[in-house]
Amino acid sequence: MKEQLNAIQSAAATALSTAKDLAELETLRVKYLGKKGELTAVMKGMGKLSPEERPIIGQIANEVRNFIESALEDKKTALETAAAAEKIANETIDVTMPGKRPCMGKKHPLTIVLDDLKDIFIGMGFSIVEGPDVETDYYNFEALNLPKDHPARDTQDTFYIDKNILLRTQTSPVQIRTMEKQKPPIRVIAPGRVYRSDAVDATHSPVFHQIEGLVIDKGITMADLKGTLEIFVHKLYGNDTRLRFRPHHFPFTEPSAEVDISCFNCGGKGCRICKGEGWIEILGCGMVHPKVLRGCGIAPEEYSGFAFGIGLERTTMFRYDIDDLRLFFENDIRFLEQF
Ligand code: 2NL
Repeated sequence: MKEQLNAIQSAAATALSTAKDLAELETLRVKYLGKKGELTAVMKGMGKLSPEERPIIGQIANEVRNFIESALEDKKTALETAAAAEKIANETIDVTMPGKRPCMGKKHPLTIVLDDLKDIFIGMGFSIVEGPDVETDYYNFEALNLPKDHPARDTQDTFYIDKNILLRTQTSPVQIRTMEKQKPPIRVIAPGRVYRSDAVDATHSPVFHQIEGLVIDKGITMADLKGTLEIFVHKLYGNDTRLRFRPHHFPFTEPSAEVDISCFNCGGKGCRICKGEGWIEILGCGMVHPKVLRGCGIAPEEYSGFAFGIGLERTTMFRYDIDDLRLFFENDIRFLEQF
């Protein structure tokens, strides 16, 4: 039995000295000192010993147990110290390494111009309103006085999800919803993505952006529309820019107009940008049709208002002399870096 105990002690000593981690150490503890461990097994046989032998073997067994326990403790401390040292070594920072230049993000050109437009209208007391891209036929067409047979309703132009649900073709539905919810005075702009089933080319995309404006109050006239747009144009294109209101037709406004500005490139003499015209079309506008007001629960006998719609891509192309709208959506970093 004495030999057995000595064998356990030396086997444990060898195993412990080569243990690699704390998990292995725990396995060894169970193997030697556990309830079903080797030392316990030997000690269970002590009952068969003579009364003279028992205290001697008992003492040896205790010494072996103490030896293994302290060896375990020592090895545990050693492993923990080594692990901490390795962690510190791995965390060492070489402060003499050259720095990595961070890549700075930039605003997309459409965002730059949209932010400018928002600032201009916020400065005139407008609030910004938003609404869903997926709309119903009512909000996109019916409420805007677009009769059932109007060409703009043609499936060629509109993405229908089903007979009644579609992707908005302008941001006007946002303003219809605003008029339903809010009593005049109303002074809002509705920027957002709009969708039309157009083939892609240098000036067309099935997804583009619009900013529509709406003002409703008692006594609003065409003069308010002209004054508001004049301030807007002067802030965006400079104070020398002249405006020209050309009669037009929209189903949702009466009267309606398109607005041209004197060419910001040649000042009106005629050049490449204005195609020799001296004028550039920048937006559509008009006095909100009485039928549209009434449909939203606003009495046209009491209130009047104006609305306008600006294309963001077109405006941005003018600002930066960009000749192909596809560049906005390709997200080529060499293009985006330039703004
Ligand atoms: C354009 C110009 C326009 C409007 C949009 C509008 C909105 C409501 C009522 C009346 Cl809720 N009008 N928006 C008005 C005139 C022009 O957009 O070139 N559109 C294709």
